[in-house]
Amino acid sequence: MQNYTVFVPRLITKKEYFAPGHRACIGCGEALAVRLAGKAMGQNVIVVNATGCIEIIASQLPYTSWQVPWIHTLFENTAAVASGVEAGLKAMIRKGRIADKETKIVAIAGDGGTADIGLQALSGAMERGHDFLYLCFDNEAYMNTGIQRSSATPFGASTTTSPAGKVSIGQVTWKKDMPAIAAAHNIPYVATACPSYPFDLMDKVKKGLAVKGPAYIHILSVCPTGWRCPADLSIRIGRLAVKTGIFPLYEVENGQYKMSIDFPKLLPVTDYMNLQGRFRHLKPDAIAQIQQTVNKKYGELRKKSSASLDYEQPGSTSEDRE
Ligand SMILES: Cc1ncc(C[n+]2csc(CCOP(=O)(O)OP(=O)(O)O)c2C)c(N)n1
Ligand code: SF4
Ligand SMILES: [Mg+2]
Repeated sequence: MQNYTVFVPRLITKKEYFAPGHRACIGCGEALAVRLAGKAMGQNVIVVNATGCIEIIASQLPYTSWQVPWIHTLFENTAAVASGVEAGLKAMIRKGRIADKETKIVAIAGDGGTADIGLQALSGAMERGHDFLYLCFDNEAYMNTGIQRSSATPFGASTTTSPAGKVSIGQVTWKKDMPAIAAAHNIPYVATACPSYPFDLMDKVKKGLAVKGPAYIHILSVCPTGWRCPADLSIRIGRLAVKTGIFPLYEVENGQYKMSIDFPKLLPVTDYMNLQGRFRHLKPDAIAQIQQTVNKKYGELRKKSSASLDYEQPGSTSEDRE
């Protein structure tokens, strides 16, 4: 990842495509992530938006924050609607009804809309090879309906439908690995991102838009309301998710894994978890279990990444390597 030490406002457009005035909670990581993604996407896009926090906070008739063409979809069919928009545009261009302005299709949904109820439509769209970018804004629960657990909620987190108490430690299942599921579809581009690393996020959105075919970016979005953390710690908590290895930043380009940022030594998971009320009840044995799992998964990712780096480079032949 590049080290930016220059004057930041010169590097980012001042234009807002996701305008202020919406109703997100203070410190909402998801709203910040959408704003940054909007800056990277620019004007020439059609956004297909599932129900979820972003749709609820930013598109209440007669108001909208969206400064680009935008369509609301159901919870379950975001990727199917995006496929239809993409196919429709292609057909109209082919028939000469409209000029080809290389408009990009961007589907956006939360973790519930992606990992749970919209997964079938997403899998179909990726498998059919539609030319679109899918952004999953992962705040690790069904937030806008009252903090219910999703399959992306991490082990041990307390939510209203996985409450911690005398007989339960909260969520008893491990977070579904959505980027791995997307990568298993052999699509050209998969990445993880977090608004605490804004330039990395925007670079990845630009890359995802530029590839031909499906692209998937999984964006960790700190939610002070659901994670029971102070609103002014959103950026710090996002950074700690990365620095503890809980949410590594990486890309999978045409099957090749690459870490966007790597740490020879990870911070302990408690640096991240202790700042959030949803993990407050956890005892040392559960924390040790989480630490072990994070270490294992991070090690596996690193291995995949270095294996990809060792992979045959374009231009080299098998004879060169012998
Ligand atoms: C089929 C269906 N079931 C349930 C709902 C109610 N509902 C709307 S948004 C939502 C939760 C969204 O969670 P997520 O996708 O993670 O987005 P977030 O609100 O967390 O940003 C639910 C349960 C619905 N609209 N449609
Ligand atoms: S509930 Fe969480 S994700 Fe939703 S608007 Fe509030 S802070 Fe953002
Ligand atoms: Mg969610």
